[in-house]
Amino acid sequence: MNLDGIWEFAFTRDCEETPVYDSFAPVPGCFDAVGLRYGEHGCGWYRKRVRCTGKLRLNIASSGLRTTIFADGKKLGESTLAWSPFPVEFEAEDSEHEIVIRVDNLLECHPLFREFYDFYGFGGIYDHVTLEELVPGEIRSLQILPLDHQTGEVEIHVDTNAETLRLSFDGRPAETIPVQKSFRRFVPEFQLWSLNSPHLHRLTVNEKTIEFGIRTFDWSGKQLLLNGAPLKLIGVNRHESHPEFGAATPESLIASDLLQIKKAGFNFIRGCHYPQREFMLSMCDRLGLLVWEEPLAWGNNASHDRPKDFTEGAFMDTLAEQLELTIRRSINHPSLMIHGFLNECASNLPESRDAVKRLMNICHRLDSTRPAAFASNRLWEDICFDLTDLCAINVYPGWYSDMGIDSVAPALNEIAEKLGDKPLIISEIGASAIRGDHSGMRWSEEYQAELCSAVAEKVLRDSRFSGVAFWQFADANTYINNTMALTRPRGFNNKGLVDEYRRPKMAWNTLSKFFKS
Ligand code: ADA
Repeated sequence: MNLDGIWEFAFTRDCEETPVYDSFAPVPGCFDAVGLRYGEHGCGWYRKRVRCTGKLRLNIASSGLRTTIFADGKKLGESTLAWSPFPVEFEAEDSEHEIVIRVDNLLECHPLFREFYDFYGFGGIYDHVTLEELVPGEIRSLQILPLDHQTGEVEIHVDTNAETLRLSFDGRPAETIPVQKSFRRFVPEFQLWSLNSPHLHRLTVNEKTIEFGIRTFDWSGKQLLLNGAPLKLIGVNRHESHPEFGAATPESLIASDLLQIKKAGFNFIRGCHYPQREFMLSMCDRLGLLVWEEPLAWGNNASHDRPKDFTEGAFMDTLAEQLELTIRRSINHPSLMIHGFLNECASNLPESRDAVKRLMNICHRLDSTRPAAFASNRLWEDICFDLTDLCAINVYPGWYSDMGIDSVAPALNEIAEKLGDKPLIISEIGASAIRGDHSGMRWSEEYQAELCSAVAEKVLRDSRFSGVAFWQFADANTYINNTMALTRPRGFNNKGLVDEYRRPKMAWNTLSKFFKS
């Protein structure tokens, strides 16, 4: 049962106050994105009466920042894994039941989200809410990992308490086997998944059907390989954000963003800086776009006045939990290529090594078919590069310095010289531009376009780089606070190649022409 639609709504400043349901709100939706409650901090209470019975699972596909679920006044569970799916199971007698979902955007008590993050932490239900009956013997999880793009061999992992498995590829007659946790098969008459021809197969086990693609990644040398052929990632960083919808971006908007990105000639999206929506990954599967996905984090421990997230509080445990959940949830998507984590953390501190090792271990334990890395902004002081599968560098030559566009190529050369032994990705680079500013100076469309051209010239023509992800696809909401008041005009990070309404700036057109030349 899909529970999207109109819910009764109440707003309180904190979680202790009693809600008064004097309004209505859409689900999905963010209460603080637009209109009456724009920019407010507090709790949004969503209430609905639902007729249901039996053993049930209520699932919120994505929400934030903290989500609490109640049924008939009883708390069923609370999640601080913002942006991740949040399922709760409960039993109900046959009658109408009151479901309440409380979401808050209160920053001070969140284990993963911090007020200094450079993107807006919207309060709301970002994605679908569903209610389903639990079926005895259901397939709790079904994972498929392609092992060989030449033979179509795959490894299948099943978690169920059913006794037998009925297994079928692409609707062919089913094979019945006793339950096994993991086993291998050759996919009959398989076709490869590639950027130009992203073919999808289906696997059905009992009542559950999943989609997958047959393709392999290799990162054992200095190059990235997709299906055995050298791969250069040409990408954008993308926030799931829009000024009118907040993080509850409609699927039509996600689809249009991804088509715009593909059509311009990009092949890669770094989904920053939190787990991606299921719809986004499924669209990338179909369009032939590769994805970097990471759990929620940003600049942790990076300056002396920030919390000691590596060693104190609940940050590391919550992050590890979200990383594990994210990998398990996304593992079947052929578009998913890189497991990321800890964007721009203090990877110069001795304690960062334990944090990075712990997260790399999770990635390798759950998935040996994809590389894992974090995006570092500490080229010279970083002490963790030896721990990751790829080197990923965020760097802003010609922007966060007094030097101009001439500094782009030398800065990139320096990076390539220092980091030569693994595939190297420039995971962020770019400049701000206010759409409509044609002064030719910093902040103008011309300056941004010229800087992005210099990056493309260098990275795409120099074989020492395995890829680049421009910062960023679209202008996105952030906070105007003490440290960023002057650099985030309008309350946006304005480094979008398109503005917040996806209207191209010059850099977008320049890059897309460059990719096609
Ligand atoms: C960092 C960070 C981004 C964004 C960017 C910028 O590299 O990872 O989220 O804040 O800087 O615009 O300065």
